[in-house]
Amino acid sequence: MASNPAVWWQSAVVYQIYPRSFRDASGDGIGDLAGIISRLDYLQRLGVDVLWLSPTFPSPQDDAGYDISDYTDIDPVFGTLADFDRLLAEAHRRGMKLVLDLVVNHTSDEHPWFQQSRRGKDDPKREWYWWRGPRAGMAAGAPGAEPTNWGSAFSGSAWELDEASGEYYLHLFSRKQPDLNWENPQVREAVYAMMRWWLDRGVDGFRMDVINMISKDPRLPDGPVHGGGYGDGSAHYICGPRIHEFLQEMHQRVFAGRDAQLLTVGEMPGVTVEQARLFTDPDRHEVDMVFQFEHVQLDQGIDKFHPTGFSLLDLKASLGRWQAGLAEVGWNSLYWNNHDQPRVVSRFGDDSDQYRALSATMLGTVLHLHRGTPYVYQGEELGMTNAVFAGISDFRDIESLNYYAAALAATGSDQPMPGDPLADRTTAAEAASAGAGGGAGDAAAAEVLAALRRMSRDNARTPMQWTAGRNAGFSSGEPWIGVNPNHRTINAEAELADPDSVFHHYRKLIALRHDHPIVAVGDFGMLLPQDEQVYAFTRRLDSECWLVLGNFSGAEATATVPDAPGWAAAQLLLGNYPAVPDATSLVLRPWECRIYRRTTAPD
Ligand code: TEU
Repeated sequence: MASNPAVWWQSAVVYQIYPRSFRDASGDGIGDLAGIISRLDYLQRLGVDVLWLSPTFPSPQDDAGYDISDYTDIDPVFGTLADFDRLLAEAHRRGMKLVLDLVVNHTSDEHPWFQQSRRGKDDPKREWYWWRGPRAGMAAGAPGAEPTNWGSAFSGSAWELDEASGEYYLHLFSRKQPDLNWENPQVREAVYAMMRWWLDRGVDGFRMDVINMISKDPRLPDGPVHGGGYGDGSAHYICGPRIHEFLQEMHQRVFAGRDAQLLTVGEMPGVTVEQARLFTDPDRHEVDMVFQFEHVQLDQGIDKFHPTGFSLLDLKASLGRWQAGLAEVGWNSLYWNNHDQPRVVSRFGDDSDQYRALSATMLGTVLHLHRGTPYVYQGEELGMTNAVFAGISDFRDIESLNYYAAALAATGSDQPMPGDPLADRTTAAEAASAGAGGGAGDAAAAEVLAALRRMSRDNARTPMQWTAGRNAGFSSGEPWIGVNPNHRTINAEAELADPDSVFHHYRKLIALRHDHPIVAVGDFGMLLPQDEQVYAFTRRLDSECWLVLGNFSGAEATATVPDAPGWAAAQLLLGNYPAVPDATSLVLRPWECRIYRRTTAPD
C-alpha cells in the first residue's frame, strides 16, 4: 500500500449542490447560479475540494433538469453562461474544482435532436433514439402493444407511442426523457464534442447520470414480471454488452491527455462490486469511481416505496464487501445522500431533537473514515432532516407524483396491464383527487402517502436552511417547494456559531482527510460484523493504525474490539461528545462516535 495518495481525488471531498434548492438570488423562488456564487465562502469554510452541480442546462424541468433540451447553455431560471463562467472562476479562485452533471443516457423530448428524430421514419436523426413498431400482430396503441414489456423508473410503460409514425420510442425514465441510441456513432461523437466544449471552458470533470444504462441489448428482449404489470428490462440495459467499450472510447476521445486534473464518477444503479472493479481500474481508462446503490437499497422491499426495516448487520456486510472488493484495484465513492435519497439522519439515524446532531455526526464520521472519496449533499453538513408533507400537493417530484397516481389506480384493479395510462404526467391536483374516493381509496392513499413521506426524493430537495428567518434565508420569493419548518433551529447561521455543531464536525472530518494520508489510502479492516449496535473498523498505513467506532443506537453499547483497553488509552482524535469520561473501556453513549489513533500499530 502506497503511503501517499496516488491521485488528488483520493484525499478530496466532493460537495453536491442541487441548484434549484441551494440559494435563490433573483427572488423567483428557485435557486440560481448567482445564489451559489454568494455561498462559495461558506463552502470554502467547510473545506470541500470539489463542487458537483446538478443540471442547470435549458430544460422543460419535467424531471427537475435531468431532461436537457440544450447541452451547451444555461437555463434562464438559473442564470446565463456568463454567470456560469463567473461561478467557475470564483470556485477556482478559492481552490475548488467544479464538476458538471452529464445526462446523456437520454435527452429531453424538446431537445432539437429528438424533435428532428420524431419527424419521421426517414429522418437522418431517426436512429439517434430507440424507435420500434408495435408488438408483432398488434395495432399501435392497443393495450399491451408496446414493443417490450419494460416498465419505466417513473411508473407506467417505458414506451411512448408517436401517433404520427405509429412507432414507439423508449424512455427508461419520464416520457419526456427519450433514451439516446448509443449504438449510433454519430450520437457518441456529438456527446463527446459537447463534453470537450465544457472541458475547454474550464470545468473539472463530470458526474455521469445513469451511465451504465447507455449500452442496451439492441434486440430489446422482454424482462421478467415481478409483481405489477410491467416487466423488468434491466438485465438488457444495466451494464449492457458495449458499456466498457463506450466508456473507454469516451475516455480516449474526451479525457485522454488531461485526465489527471479531472474527476469522473459514473452513477451506476445495479452495478456489482466485480463490475465496479472493472469500471474503476485505472489501467482500463474508464471512470475514476462509481456510485453504487447497494447500501441505499438495503431498506427496500419490492421497490423503494415498499420500505423494510434497517439492519446494521446488512449495512456493514454491504459496505465491507465494497471496501474489500475495491481494496487492491479500483476506488470507492462514499455517500449517504444525494438529490434522490431521503435524508440519512432520518433514515439510518434518529432525527429527534435529542439525538439528531449526535446521530448525524456519527453517520458522517463512519462514512468519511471509509476508504474512498466522500460526497456531502447540501444540508447534510447541517444534519438536515426529512421534510414534512401534509398531503400529495406538497410533493413536486415526478417520480413521487407518478407513483402516487399509479398506485391509486392499481387499487381499482390489482393488476395494471401494459398499456394502462399510468405514464401520464399527473399534476398534484389530479393525483390528489384520484385518492378522494372515500373508504378504501382513502386508506390506500394514506398508505401511499406514508411511503412517499419516508422515501420521496423531495425529502432531499427542500430548500437549504441558511437562517432561522423567512424561508430559511433561501429566497425572498415563494420557494418552489416548501421549506422545512425545523429551519428555525437547524440552519447554517446557528451551526457556524456553535463549535459543537454538525457543520463543524463535518469540517473536522474533511480536514482529517486532507491532513492524514491514512484516511485516504490506509487499509480498511472491518471489526465486529455481527454486532447489532456498533459499527467498528480499523484503518492502517505504515506504522499507524486508527480505530473508528460508531454506536448506531440510542442505547449504551460496549465495543468489544480486540485490545479494547489499549485502544481506550490511545489518542482520541475526534468524537461527538464533549468528553470521554473513562479512558479504560470502550463504552459508547447513544449515537456516540470516536476515532482513536495509535502510531505503533497493534498486531
Ligand atoms: O437517477 C437514476 C436512478 O436510478 C435513481 O436514483 C432514480 O432516482 C430512481 O428514480 C430511484 O428510484 C438519476 C438522477 O440522479 C435522477 O435524479 C434522475 O431522475 C434520473 O437519473 C434520470 O435522469
